[in-house]
Amino acid sequence: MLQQIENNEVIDQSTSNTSIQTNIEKELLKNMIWLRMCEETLVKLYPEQEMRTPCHFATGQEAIATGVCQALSQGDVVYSHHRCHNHYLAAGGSFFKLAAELYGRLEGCSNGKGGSVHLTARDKGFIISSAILGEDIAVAAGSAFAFKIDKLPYVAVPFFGDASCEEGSFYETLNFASLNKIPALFICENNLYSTESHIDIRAASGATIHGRAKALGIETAAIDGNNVFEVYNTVKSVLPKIRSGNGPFFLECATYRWREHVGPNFDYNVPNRTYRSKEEQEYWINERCPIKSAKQLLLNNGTVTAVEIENWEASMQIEIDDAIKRAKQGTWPDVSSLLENVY
Ligand SMILES: Cc1ncc(C[n+]2csc(CCOP(=O)(O)OP(=O)(O)O)c2C)c(N)n1
Repeated sequence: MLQQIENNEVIDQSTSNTSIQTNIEKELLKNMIWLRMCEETLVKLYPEQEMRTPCHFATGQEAIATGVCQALSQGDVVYSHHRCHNHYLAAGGSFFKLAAELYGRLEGCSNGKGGSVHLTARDKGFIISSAILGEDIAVAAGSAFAFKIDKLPYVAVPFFGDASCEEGSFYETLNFASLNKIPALFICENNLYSTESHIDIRAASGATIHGRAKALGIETAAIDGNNVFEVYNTVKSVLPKIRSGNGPFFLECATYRWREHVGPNFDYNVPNRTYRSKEEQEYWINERCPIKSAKQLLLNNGTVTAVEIENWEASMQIEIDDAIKRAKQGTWPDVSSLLENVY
């Protein structure tokens, strides 16, 4: 997935620009479908109570993980927060290792000890996810600073939600990043809510998230995070500047989480849960689905056919079912290893 970089230039092996465009558009759609199918499989299995880890599902937010990760190159590193399945998978993390992790098995990406919020796929550049809000922003800045010191053409990319932007580490890190012109691409997924609190009751009047980054001297953009093409193109266009020492970039992506904060349910199905209306949820699910719109666009312009999509989905489901089967048959970590690699 990640392309090679040499002298700060991405080497593209393809010959025609049109075919590159067609291939990447298809790849973006296919990757979003992969994330959705993996997540929806986990959602269905979660009520069996065999995954003994709280899961923060990210249904509806696939375009950001996909658009960003597809634009990155080999050597770049990705960090994430509690809602991390999409980021891990989009960076190339194995679904089998994710499932095994959720089932607490030794074959999991963190040997069954990390659970849903502590994923890793270092060989794919996905370093770690952390449940402590704002933490991944600071740690990613450390990687970016190291790239700068070592004169490496790589970029460090932390994904985080709107609530992380209320943490002290957010402001400290952004100030450091700006001052030291480190190669970091900050990706804020603004899905409007911090657990059950809307952003309007948490932010000082008029204080947009990207505006806070701008106030610290960082170049910013605010985009539709449910438009995978916009996400991909924006990231593609800013990466060369970041790599060439121009300093960090902050991207605020507007999106929406379909399911409850933690767990597999839709909020509108949970009795007495009134922090957001059913109409609002239905609007985002029915009118603003990132996969539905991308699919429609590529079907309409002939980039992809319905049969092609059906074939992708069929082979993905086989791969997913096989991964789940193997994960459930995995090995339990030995009790004697309980305190190993735990921090
Ligand atoms: C430092 C810290 N404070 C509080 C929490 C509890 N907490 C976990 S998730 C969450 C809300 C996160 O919202 P956001 O960052 O917008 O991400 P989203 O869940 O919407 O994806 C909170 C308050 C935490 N994990 N870490």
